[in-house]
Amino acid sequence: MNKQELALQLFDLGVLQFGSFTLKSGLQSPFYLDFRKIIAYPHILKEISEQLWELTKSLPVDHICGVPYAALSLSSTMATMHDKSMIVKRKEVKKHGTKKIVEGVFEKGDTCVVIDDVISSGISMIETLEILEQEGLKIDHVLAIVDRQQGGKDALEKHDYQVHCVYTVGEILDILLAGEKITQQQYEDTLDFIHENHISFEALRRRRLKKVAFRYSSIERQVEHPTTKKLLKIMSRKRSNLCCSGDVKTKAELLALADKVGPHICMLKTHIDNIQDFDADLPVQLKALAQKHNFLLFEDRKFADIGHIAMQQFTAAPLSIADWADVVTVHVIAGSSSVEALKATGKLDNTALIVVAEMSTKDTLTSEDYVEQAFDIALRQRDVVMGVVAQRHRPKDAELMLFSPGINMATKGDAHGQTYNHPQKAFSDRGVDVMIVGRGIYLSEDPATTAAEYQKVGWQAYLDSLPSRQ
Ligand code: 5BU
Repeated sequence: MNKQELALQLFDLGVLQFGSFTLKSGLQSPFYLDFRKIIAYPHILKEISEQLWELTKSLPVDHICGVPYAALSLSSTMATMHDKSMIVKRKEVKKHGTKKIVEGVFEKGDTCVVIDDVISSGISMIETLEILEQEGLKIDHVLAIVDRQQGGKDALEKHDYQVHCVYTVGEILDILLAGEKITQQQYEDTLDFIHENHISFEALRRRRLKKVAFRYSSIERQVEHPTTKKLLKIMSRKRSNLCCSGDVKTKAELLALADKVGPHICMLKTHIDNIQDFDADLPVQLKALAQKHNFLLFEDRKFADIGHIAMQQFTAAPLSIADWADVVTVHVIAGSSSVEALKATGKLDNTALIVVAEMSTKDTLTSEDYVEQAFDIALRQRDVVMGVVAQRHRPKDAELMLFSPGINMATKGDAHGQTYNHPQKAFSDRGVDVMIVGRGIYLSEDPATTAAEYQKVGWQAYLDSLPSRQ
């Protein structure tokens, strides 16, 4: 079957449809392409896969990857017919078992060609490619059945990918007009639509970022604490959900780390009582760096004693936490009186609290019931509580921010009970707002570069976790 015959058959099977269709974006389109249908017609599936293979066969690639769902059948058909290895990028991350994002057998540095059914804006393809590349795959070529000629090919080429398509929409229109499948009017309307609706990749990205701002602003409407608002602004401006936990031992190490990771984080978390050579100059210098790089200072003090003592621990010299920390953690093991006592210091105008509702250790005693009650206390004290630390889904959507430690891209835990999740999982499964990464960053060879990687992966995972994808 040649390309012309194939296009005519695709029309007859309703894969290429002409009429009036409302797209996800709300736009009215005079045509619609539904390649998910082809799994019902094995001979067509084979034909299209062969056409795609013709574009692929001379490319030096180790694997074929189909973007779910439409292109999965194409990539598996190609892989089976031509004895090629196939890999799959999951649409959603698995909750149990391997928790992998990319399935298949591959080595870092392996080459891969990625296939989608249709390229329109290119944004979903670029996001898929970024994830595959983070897994170590090398991608130079991208394939699709149809280029909608609406800007996606240009966007991909700008990102240095070579794009190969079986058809452009223009070619399909020519074939269908010649085959008397569509009228001259439909032909012209469709061409007009394509020319008038060129999708700008940058505009789409901007639109999605606005959605992020919207989710945060819906939290913002319900919070009174100025520090929460400040954090939300920093996050959207820096496109960072990353809090680096600077669990180092000396003043010099902490300041050097803060300066390196500063551009990539929204918060720097400290255990200030672990700094061997702490002196009053350290908070001054930390504040200067926080201002330079625009991040908040988060002291993870985890007050847990009776209110009277917690008040002293919060304000007492030499640490004087209340004077410099933008955010401080508190357990509610002693009940909501802990939060009330901290409020009674009169020092919570500029410092917000985060309630530790659940710990990340494998044998934590923070039971279901405990966590729920801790969430409740946090909610009731919303004027001073910014959010909660927990390992489960965000409480009562958009009312409290969710902070999650126990994040590491390289390992699953440590020798002392800590358990880790991949950022992708934390964001997609639990609606986390801020991920907290310690050793994953400060023990890496190059903390600045690693922090940049966590920032990118975390922010992307956050975007992907938004309810309505483009
Ligand atoms: P790590 O190096 O990424 O494992 O560091 C985690 C940090 O988060 C560390 O400072 C802990 O004190 C903090 N943490 C945690 O790991 N688990 C929890 O449940 C809470 C805090 Br609350």
